[in-house]
Amino acid sequence: MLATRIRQWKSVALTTAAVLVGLTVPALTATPAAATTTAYDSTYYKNAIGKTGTSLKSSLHTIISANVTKLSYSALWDALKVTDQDPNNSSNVILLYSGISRSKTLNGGDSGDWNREHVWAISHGDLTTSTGPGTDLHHIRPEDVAVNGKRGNLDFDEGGSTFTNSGGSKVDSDSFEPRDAVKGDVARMILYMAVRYEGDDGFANLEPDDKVNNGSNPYIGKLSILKQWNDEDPPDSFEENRNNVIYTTYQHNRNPFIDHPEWVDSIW
Ligand SMILES: [Ca+2]
Ligand SMILES: [Ca+2]
Repeated sequence: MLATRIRQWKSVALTTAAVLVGLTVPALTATPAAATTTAYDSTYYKNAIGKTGTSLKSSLHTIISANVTKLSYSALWDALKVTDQDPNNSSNVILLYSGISRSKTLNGGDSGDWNREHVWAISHGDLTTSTGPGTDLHHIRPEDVAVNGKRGNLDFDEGGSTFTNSGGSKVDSDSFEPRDAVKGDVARMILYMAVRYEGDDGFANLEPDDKVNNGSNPYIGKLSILKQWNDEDPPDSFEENRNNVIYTTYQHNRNPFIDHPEWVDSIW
């Protein structure tokens, strides 16, 4: 948390300084991502510490794939009611793209319900809803049924228009842009999936690329934008709590990029 606060102070200081001297603040003011915790470095991440690039990716793949408890698709409903609980209202969950707090009991498929959004779109690599990548809690979030439909299987990029219940998220013909508060969350979920699934478990080798219109290929873009979002929106307490709950209660693996966002730039 201290590192996050220091980054925020630095960002404010830089912005203030730029305003004082009459400069236009450039679009990219985010400081590079830094570790949010080192609590697991001598235990969970022991074999990854000190590595970089493909060696780091390979080590993290082994770590986050070991001794995982896999959830069924139906078990996700109850899990999401815990991982995505509104910190200010224990009867509700927070919808990822909308930012709306909605009753846990409104899970379902009707208008006004929330359902299970696959941030790594299920058609990109044919994840299916069989137990596996299509039921991995790390990238599945509550979302309004209609907003989930708006996102569909689009790749991520900047640009587009807001829509009903978008919460500031935008869509255009070939991409989806999450609201600012969850841009980094989305980036870290996508990149977790790329490290977790390497094609050695009967499912596709998922990877980011720098394109949109990836269709059914096992890729999601745009990598350059996801890297930018990782810097602009560092992990907050909601995202960190979610990672901890998945680790301790459900899957028993962690998203390394929530603990060490700087590993994104080391690998990609
Ligand atoms: Ca965030
Ligand atoms: Ca992969």
